[in-house]
Amino acid sequence: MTQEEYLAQVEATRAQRMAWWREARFGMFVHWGLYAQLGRNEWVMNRERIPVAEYESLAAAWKPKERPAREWARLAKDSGMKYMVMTTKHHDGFCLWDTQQTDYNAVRRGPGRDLVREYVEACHEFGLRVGLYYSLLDWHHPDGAQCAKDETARRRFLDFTQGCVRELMSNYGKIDILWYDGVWPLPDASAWESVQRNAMARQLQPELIINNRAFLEEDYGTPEERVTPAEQGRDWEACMTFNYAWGYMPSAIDWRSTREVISMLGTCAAGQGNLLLNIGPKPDGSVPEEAVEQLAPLGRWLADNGEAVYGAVDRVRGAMEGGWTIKGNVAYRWCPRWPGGELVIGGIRTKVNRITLLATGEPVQFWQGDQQLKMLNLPQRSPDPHAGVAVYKFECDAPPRQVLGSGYVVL
Ligand code: FHN
Repeated sequence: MTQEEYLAQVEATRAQRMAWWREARFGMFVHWGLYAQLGRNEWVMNRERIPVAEYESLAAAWKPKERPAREWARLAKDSGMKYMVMTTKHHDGFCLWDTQQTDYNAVRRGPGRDLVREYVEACHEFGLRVGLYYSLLDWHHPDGAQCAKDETARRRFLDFTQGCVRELMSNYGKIDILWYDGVWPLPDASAWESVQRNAMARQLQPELIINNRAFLEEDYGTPEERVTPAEQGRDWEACMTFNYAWGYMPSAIDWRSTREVISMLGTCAAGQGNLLLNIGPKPDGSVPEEAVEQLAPLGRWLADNGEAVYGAVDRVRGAMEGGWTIKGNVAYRWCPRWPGGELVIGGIRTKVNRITLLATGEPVQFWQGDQQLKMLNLPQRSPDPHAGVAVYKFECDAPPRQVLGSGYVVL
């Protein structure tokens, strides 16, 4: 199959495959592996130039607790997340599943069990879609760097890579997402044989969604540590750390707040994208307490306001950017800053028939003129008890439009 034939085939099925993903909005990223034992994030082997033999000793020492993935999946579910993506092999080369490609894996070493299988079972138990992260980059494999200099090494490494992906796509039931990462050291899709590998993955998993990190655009873009909507029509997912570290790192003490995560979700929903928020579990698999602390109120907030976040949304453009999400003739006004008894909104050019507090359905008294809409008799404090971010539902005559601009003054 040529690259063109492959891409045409993928394009033809994209809308159907992506339907659930476009409505899911919110997922949990999980970075967990040998590196958690050192607590200096997932790049520690590289950044501290730890010799392979020394780093390998972590494999025998790693003894995670029983089924920690159930804790993650329950937290994800309770936090309003609809899917998960877990690292099956990060750059350090340690495989968390029962692979035949190398004995450097969780079954043959310390854990003595298939951690990917436990993760997939936990996702199914809690009704979450299953994403598997796979790093092409591999610091442990003897050909992981040599593959860029030597054709025989490249062949061996690509056979290893193909074997790993084949196992992940074959042995764990339905897989929803293949999340590639670490596309070094080979220079392009051809050198990585990405078309062949992805075509094989899709043959094994016909509904599979694949990200853009194997030198093929595939199904969606992956802005990292920035919530930046893609151009119209391109699906995208912002992958974000919770505490500015992917792997477990207790010294990374700056945690994003519940309100920051809500703000990121608002940008994603307004821009027709998704948020993949990361946790880096401790060596035993426990979730850092700080993450649980921020996710608990978020789950309650989403239970109240999910209508403004999940499902098919329209792209918010122009003056309405930054504070609204839209679905057809309905606009949702997000209020992270509370105005007090009255809220005046300028430039709404669409007739508004009804305004309610989304969380309770309580109607709001309002007046609408040509240039102003005034929401009246509001409570003095934000009515949202979870994070102080109230959302109001505006039911309009037509798709909502707001015209502002620095030139307008009241004469
Ligand atoms: O190098 C990795 C990093 O460790 C982490 O896995 C992120 C997650 O998107 N991806 C790479 C950096 O872009």
